[in-house]
Amino acid sequence: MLIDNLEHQQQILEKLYLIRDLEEAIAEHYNEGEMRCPTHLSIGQEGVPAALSVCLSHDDLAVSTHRSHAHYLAKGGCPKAMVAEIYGKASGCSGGRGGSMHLIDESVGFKGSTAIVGNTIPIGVGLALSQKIRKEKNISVVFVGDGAIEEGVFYEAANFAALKKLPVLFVCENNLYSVYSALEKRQPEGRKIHEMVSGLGLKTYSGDGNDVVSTHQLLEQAVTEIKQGNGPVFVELSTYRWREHCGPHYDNQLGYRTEEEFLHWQKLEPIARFEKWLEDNNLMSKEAMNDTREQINETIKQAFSFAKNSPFPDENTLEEHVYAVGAQ
Ligand SMILES: Cc1ncc(C[n+]2csc(CCOP(=O)(O)OP(=O)(O)O)c2C)c(N)n1
Ligand SMILES: [Mg+2]
Repeated sequence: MLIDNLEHQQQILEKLYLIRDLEEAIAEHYNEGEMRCPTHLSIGQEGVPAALSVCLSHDDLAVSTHRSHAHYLAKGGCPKAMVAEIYGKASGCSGGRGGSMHLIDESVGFKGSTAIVGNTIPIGVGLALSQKIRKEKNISVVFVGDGAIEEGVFYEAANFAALKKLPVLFVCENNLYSVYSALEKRQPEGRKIHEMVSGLGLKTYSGDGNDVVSTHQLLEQAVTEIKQGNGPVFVELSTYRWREHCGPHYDNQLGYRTEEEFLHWQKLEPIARFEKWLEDNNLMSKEAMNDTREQINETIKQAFSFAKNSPFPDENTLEEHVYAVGAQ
């Protein structure tokens, strides 16, 4: 199941450019001091959300983490509302109350992201329980990092999802680090996350998350199986964050990871690899890709100008935009 749908090829490319270039713009503007919330960038990790974006339908649901921009955009969240949220503006997707780590766009099924690691895992599983009870055909996606698998709540939620055969797709972006701690400092040698999770009774897959084509294949397969009613699937995808854990800068000088490791992963860059695949298979010309990127950058410019020109929330609206994720 390669990406044989021409529209999907175009949509994936657009998402890759949107996620990368919008976050590059956040990094560029961050030091102006107008974005007052912490921001966790996914630059380097665009492959997984972009590949998943075309596997989901509008009515599928998703929840995410502190590093949620890419997931929000992949689910179809509005770029203007996201940038405005990061600027703390009333026109933001959470009314300017949440900032970067608390994005929500119910109109596209993006049910929320939170700053507490592991916090949205049981919420995503609860959403899937509700989908099952209502006999809906849709699924819930729970985005997690490798670090979130170390939270106890993951095991309770995964067990429950397996027991009740809930329509949940766990998408684990394993970028090797939880802040400054490498996996080998946190978990016993030789353990593979997907193998451990398979021991809980979930169907699992693993792959190279920076290879958009094979990642799309895995995720498409996982979504199809879940929609057939076979219960949850856990997909572990390797990837790498380029910038500091939180903020716009590079931080290799801190010494928790080596320059060699960083350069190795930069060579495995998801966007250039996908562009090459499109070109090598005569699916799209370089010119068409450049045109696509220009259009996306126009959208990004408009999102920033919308955000900058929007007003801050009025103090009389303090009690508005209080969300209970998943509640009716
Ligand atoms: C319960 C909890 N513990 C610790 C933190 C501090 N913290 C924020 S992000 C993070 C790392 C999470 O790593 P991972 O899940 O791999 O996501 P990544 O940042 O790599 O995308 C930690 C420990 C937190 N926000 N919540
Ligand atoms: Mg991580």
